[in-house]
Amino acid sequence: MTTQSADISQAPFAAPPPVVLCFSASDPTAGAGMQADVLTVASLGCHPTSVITALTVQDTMGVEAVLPIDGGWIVDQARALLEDMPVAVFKLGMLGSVEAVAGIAEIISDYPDVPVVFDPVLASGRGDQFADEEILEAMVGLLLPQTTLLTPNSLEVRRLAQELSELDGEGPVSLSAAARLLVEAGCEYVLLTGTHESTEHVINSLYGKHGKVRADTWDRLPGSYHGSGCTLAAAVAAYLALGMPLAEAVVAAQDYTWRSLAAGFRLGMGQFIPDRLFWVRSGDDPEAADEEAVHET
Ligand code: PXL
Repeated sequence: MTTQSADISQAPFAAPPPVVLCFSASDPTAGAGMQADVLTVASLGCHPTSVITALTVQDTMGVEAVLPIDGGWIVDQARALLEDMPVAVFKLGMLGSVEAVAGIAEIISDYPDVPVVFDPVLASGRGDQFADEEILEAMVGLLLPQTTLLTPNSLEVRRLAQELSELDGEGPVSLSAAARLLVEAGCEYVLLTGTHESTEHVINSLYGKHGKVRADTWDRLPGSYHGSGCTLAAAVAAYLALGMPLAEAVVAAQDYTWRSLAAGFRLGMGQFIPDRLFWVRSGDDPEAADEEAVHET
């Protein structure tokens, strides 16, 4: 009897999805953190690989505890993946320790052609602090110069710019001056989000080497959402991995995030959780722009 072995190299599989490597912390509610990254990246058709930087104990009302993962373990997790598969984009979220920042900085410096989307998570939306002065200093010195797109909210842009200005002795005067300072510090682009401002609409502004590139105005949604920043940064990372130019990726990611928030649900007693898979339930196309919700300014 003869046996035939299948030649899987000839199997009619579609091309594999691009890989996004996420460095972020576990949020058991799956509202923010790694779980938000994985849901977002997978929802947009990429493969989410995940290096956990810290564990948290939290519910939808707040964070009770954070356990940073040993820096060596973070590096080992990432090196094992990077030696095995091609990574299209790095996405950085909550990092948890100076050792984590230093180890990740060294890893990404070995892949200078891979874009880096960095969401500089310093605190939760509910005010729980995730980064002390030393972590901030390490982020500014080691990660900003390697960042393709930084996605701070207004609180984060102020703290990062303050850290920088303390280094060179000058204080920033406005949010846009702070964003420009971060570009000067080495970020190729800064997407400053306006969720925390008390404006009627949410205005997100993209800055590059030559100043403001674009601003997008969104209808402000009524709820308080857990993980909106993680969703936005992960969505930009996914769109970049799919080959979209940066400014287009930024717009598509805002649209996707707005739709996820609009479809969000309240499972616990605290914040709403975005529905990154809104299109599964509604039959919507995650890529179709919502003409009602966005206005470029
Ligand atoms: O939304 C920022 C964020 C990122 N990562 C983790 C978080 C939070 C907010 O709570 O818990 C793990």
